Amino acid sequence: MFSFRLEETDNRARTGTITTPHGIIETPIFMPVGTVGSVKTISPQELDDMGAQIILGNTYHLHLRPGDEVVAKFGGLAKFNSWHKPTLTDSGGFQVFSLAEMNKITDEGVHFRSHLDGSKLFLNPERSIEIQQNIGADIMMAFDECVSLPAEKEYVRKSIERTYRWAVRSRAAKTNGHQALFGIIQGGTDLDLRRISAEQITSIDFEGFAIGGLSVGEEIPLMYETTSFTTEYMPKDKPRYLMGVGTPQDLLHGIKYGVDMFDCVMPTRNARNAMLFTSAGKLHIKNKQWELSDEPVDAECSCYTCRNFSRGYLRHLHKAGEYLGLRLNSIHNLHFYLSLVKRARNAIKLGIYDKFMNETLEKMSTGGL
Ligand code: PRF
Ligand code: ZN
Repeated sequence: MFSFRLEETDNRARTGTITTPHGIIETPIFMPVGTVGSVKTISPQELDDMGAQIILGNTYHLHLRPGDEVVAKFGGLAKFNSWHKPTLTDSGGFQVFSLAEMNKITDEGVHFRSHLDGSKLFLNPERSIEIQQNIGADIMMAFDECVSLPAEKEYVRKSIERTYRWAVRSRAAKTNGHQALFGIIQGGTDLDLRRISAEQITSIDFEGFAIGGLSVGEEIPLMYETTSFTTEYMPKDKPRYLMGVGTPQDLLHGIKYGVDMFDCVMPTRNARNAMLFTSAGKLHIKNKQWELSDEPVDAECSCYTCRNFSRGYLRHLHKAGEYLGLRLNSIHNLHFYLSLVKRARNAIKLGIYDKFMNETLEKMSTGGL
């Protein structure tokens, strides 16, 4: 039901194919974030058109609303939201730590209050897996503890030990053979702890492995160094997922170090804040500079937005507070991310990944936008 096939490699960069019950995923891939079961402002048809192959949902949000039992009654998330390609759910811990009012974290689990109505809730590995099985995504994530940085080494050491015990419990709680389960490596930016966590987590029989705990306040070079170090301790024959990362630059670096999967709210969230990613760098569509511009957002982009609309019109939609502006911006940014990983896959297949990456980074930093 679930398998990963490593295809081409180019130094440490790799292409592969993940097979799931809802279809295949070509890696490296970017996963648009659909927190509550919808990628904000974008329909499944539009996701399909822009080349999305897998989207992400969140255990925490779907458990709170509409409730994972409701999703289960509809036959799972794919039937509920009509996205019939693969889905991955995050385990909820990270969202609890970042969104909810935390009450207590112990080995048993996490006590917290709902960010919607303040009600008292509890999540632990067993509950997280039960909820994720109700949601029915193709890939589930182990319940982990993500420490925000900077943090004391002794705290990070305790958190990787807890994350290991929770990973064992997550694996043991899985009763469903159709869904894959990925383990999550933690350890902050301490390479010693990263190595230990990688050895612990990869000793468990997971279908794939993730790097968690990065892009949580550390400097970018340290994030790259930690990613590069950690992938060396991850099996070559299983998918590798860098959680919650990141910018186009971050994706290109992650791919260079052998990462296969990424997710981030950045393309969709920034789109709604009028910030567009282009091959020549960031473009702020609200700027007066674009008032009379009849240029597309990115002349190299083939998305619906760039094929049909000018910067001047998109600026007008933003100024007027029109919903269409949010949609057109989101379509462009997601298309940009998905075409970036597609071009990366092609470059790896041609054995020219480093050259592709350096040229792409150079253009994004000196494009004059
Ligand atoms: N753990 C989980 N989800 C996550 C993270 C993590 O560490 C991150 C960190 N960037 C994003 N999403 N479970
Ligand atoms: Zn575009």
